[in-house]
Amino acid sequence: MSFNRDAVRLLNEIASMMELLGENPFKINAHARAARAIEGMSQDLGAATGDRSALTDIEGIGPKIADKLIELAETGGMSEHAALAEKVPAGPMGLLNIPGLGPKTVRLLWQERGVTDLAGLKAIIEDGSILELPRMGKKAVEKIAAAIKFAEQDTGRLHLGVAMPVAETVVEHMRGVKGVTRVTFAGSLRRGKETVGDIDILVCADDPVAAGEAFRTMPEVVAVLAAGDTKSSVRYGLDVDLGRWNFEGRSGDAEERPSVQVDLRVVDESSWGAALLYFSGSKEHNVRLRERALKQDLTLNEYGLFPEDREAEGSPQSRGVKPVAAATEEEIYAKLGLVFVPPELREDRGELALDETPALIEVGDIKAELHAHTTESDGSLALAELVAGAKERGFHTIAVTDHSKSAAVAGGLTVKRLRAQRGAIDAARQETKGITILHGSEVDILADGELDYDDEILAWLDVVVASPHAALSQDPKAATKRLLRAIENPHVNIIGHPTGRLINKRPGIEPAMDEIYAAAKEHDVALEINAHWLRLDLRDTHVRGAVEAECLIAIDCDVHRAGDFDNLRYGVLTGRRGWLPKDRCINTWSAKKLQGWLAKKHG
Ligand code: DGT
Ligand code: CA
Ligand code: CA
Ligand code: ZN
Repeated sequence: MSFNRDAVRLLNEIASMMELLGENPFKINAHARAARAIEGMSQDLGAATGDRSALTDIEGIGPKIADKLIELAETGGMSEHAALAEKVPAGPMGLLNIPGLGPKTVRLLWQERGVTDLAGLKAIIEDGSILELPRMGKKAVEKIAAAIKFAEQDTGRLHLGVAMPVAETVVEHMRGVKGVTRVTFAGSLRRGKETVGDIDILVCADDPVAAGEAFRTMPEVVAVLAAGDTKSSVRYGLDVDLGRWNFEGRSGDAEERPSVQVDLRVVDESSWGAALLYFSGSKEHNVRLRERALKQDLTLNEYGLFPEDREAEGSPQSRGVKPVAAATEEEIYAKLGLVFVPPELREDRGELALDETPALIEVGDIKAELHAHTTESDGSLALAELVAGAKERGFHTIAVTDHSKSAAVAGGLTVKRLRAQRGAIDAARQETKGITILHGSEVDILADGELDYDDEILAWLDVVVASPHAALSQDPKAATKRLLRAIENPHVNIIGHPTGRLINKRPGIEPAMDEIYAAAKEHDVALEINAHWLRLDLRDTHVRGAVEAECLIAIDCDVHRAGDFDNLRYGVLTGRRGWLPKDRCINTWSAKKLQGWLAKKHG
């Protein structure tokens, strides 16, 4: 599918460069539309380029775009892209990544003010001259300044959902290497953190040198950083467009391929548990464990838990001291007088005080998806495909929740279209057995907390997910009022992605979460963990707060494409990091309990 990915990127970049050059809006739109069409496709378009009419048959792809796709298949590039790139420097393209800066503004900044990079932009914000540009009020400039500040904090950490498939591929690869007896990933990834700095892989191998060699010669490795007998480090090339700040070059350039560091450690079978514990972290959790060990006259390191001998020189393992525990994490925790701590909890947030290993939610517990879009709004799945996807996962309930009318860019439904959708849903109900299809809506929470449909419509629906989409830079006070008002609506079941943040992209609103938890509990509203790895909203610490405040939680995939169902595990990991037990998550309930709970506010 790398053909589709390249096509989407090149077409989007053509559209952006044309916009910066002030070209014909129709031409610009044709490219952007084609990119969107290809983005939603599940088949490999590269295979279709032999047949021009098959390409033009696709909605959104005209003859001119078809030719460009054929050119891409034949030459690996698009000449128009190259020609435009001659005229548009990389700097202004990079500026487009700043939320709040549209192509019209970037064009002005570039053409009128000669601003081509972040430093230039910051300079004219500082001296106030940016205000002289058309459509640039104080508010707009404040927004841009805040976006710059947020983006500058981007430390280059990789999204969980990008890192996880890489780690799994590496683990799979290492499992196939001769003499390798154990493989797993550790570090922040094993803890399910929303972003990871690097990926840590642990193996046991009969031949450590060969294992290291097999690791460093994986086809995706773009650079080897370290090559020791038991430790290797590489940079691993990624097949994703991170949409990162990219002032130096275009993502289309091969040498700009993004990559992530992957560390490999080869450890001894006998100290597997100690190594796994050490390299899973967090560092803070490890520090607490070592303190605890010392109090019991024990020493904990990556080789094992050893009796402490203050007189002796050198490490216990080098002196041949027999460990008290080393082979499994379980026995190490047990010898320290602790219960087993699930990796997601190892953040020094009170987990050592547990007197029982908590039963946390698991992916297999989820039985319903309550936030999903179809082609009626901005989803790429037809209703029947969505329902089939949910059935395939063994769910008893799927809620169709397309966008509401104010979400115009996302194809939000007018009341008329929403009413008409009920007909299609009723028909699907006739055709499908074994799953309940609920007719809901993802209703915009407008800036002041008003909902985007009136109460009569909300009551008529089966389920209401109310979410903030616009006005995400409002101040915390206004944001709190906004969410509280939505929670108090008698027909709202779930608050979708409550803060609207996008990881590494925008901070979202910052309401007083304690007030939100309390109100959600009082009004029997569930707060969503949006499972998309770009969102993970609620975030882990919010989940913890919500669980402590006795709120209900929903974990939903916010399905827009077929693959989105697979994001569920990231939502569940985030739930686990928030100490979420199964029964507090409404998606784990039986059909009867869940549907009964929803119906209390509808019909
Ligand atoms: P990351 O990669 O920044 O997302 O976070 P981690 O937690 O994966 O950190 P990383 O990759 O630097 O190291 C993996 C684990 O190894 C870490 O969670 C704990 C352990 N570790 C690394 N350095 C130290 C250290 O200096 N002291 C202790 N106690 N543990 C360490
Ligand atoms: Ca790491
Ligand atoms: Ca590491
Ligand atoms: Zn949404």
